[in-house]
Amino acid sequence: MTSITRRTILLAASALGAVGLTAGIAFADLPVLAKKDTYKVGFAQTESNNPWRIAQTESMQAKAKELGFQLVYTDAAGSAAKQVADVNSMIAQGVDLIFLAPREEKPLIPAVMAAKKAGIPVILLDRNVDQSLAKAGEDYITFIGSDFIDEGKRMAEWLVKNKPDGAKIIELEGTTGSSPANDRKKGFDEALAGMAGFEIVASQTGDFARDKGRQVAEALLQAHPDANVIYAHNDEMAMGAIAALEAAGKVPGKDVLVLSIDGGKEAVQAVVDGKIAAVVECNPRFGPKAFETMARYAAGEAIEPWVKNIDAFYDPSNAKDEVANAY
Ligand code: GZL
Repeated sequence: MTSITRRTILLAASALGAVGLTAGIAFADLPVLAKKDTYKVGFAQTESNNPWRIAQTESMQAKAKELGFQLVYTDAAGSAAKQVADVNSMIAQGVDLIFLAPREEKPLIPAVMAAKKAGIPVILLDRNVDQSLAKAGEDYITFIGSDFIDEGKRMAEWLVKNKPDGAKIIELEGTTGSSPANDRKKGFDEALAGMAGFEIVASQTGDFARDKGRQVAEALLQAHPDANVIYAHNDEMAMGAIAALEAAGKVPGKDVLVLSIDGGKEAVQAVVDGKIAAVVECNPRFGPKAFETMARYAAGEAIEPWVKNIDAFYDPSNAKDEVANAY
């Protein structure tokens, strides 16, 4: 009994399509990936302006090298438009598959659709696209990444538990339009909605960047001198906020609690030092799971629409023991 795999169905569907018959099979639209010994793979990165991005890229490059695959790497330098152009360039080069970390949810839709039209499968890493415009299993294979809503929710729950009398919160948002910024805000804000004594007094983007985070924190601390918590959507902005607090003569960890997401070594060490109160991890080491998912797809497995990363949590109870493992 030959096993009817997804791949068999797809190849049959494309053959039927070739003779003008419609197979009408659910995932017939998704480009296939032939099972080969080696591949030419694209990885379209958003930028390289922070340790998280650099760690993610290094993880992808290391795994591709270990497998002996050719990796076509591009860096969009913070521009969604350039990232679209980068993907189109990969399509023109005829890569077998594209790993894409869409900088923002909507502008990268044309790139996803262009790859699909060219018959090149796409796996989204770390950030997602707008689900009303493109879907896993139809337009791209899957999204591999964290549950950003849960990251925000876990941070809010930690805050309510550790500051039961309430807090006045400054929120430093990530890149406008990116899924981590949208969902870390949604998870945190919704978990605090209706919680007596908890008020988000200001919320503004620092674009996941350290210096922008510092500048925005400085301005918001001046406008809201009674704020006693800063919730940053990533470590870079949290470190910027610490610099802003110290420049204002405030003691991070005493006058104002700083909360962060990512869990890089610097931030986890800041927890040990008492400058950051708690960090939800968002592990950037995507290489192993990215290429494992690609191999599963090539073998004909039906891939789940979301390959979820599990995030650790760091606070004074475990930071000292965990800091060596942080990226
Ligand atoms: C999250 C990732 C975010 C990080 C930031 O998956 O997209 O982008 O949290 C990074 O540090 O810039």
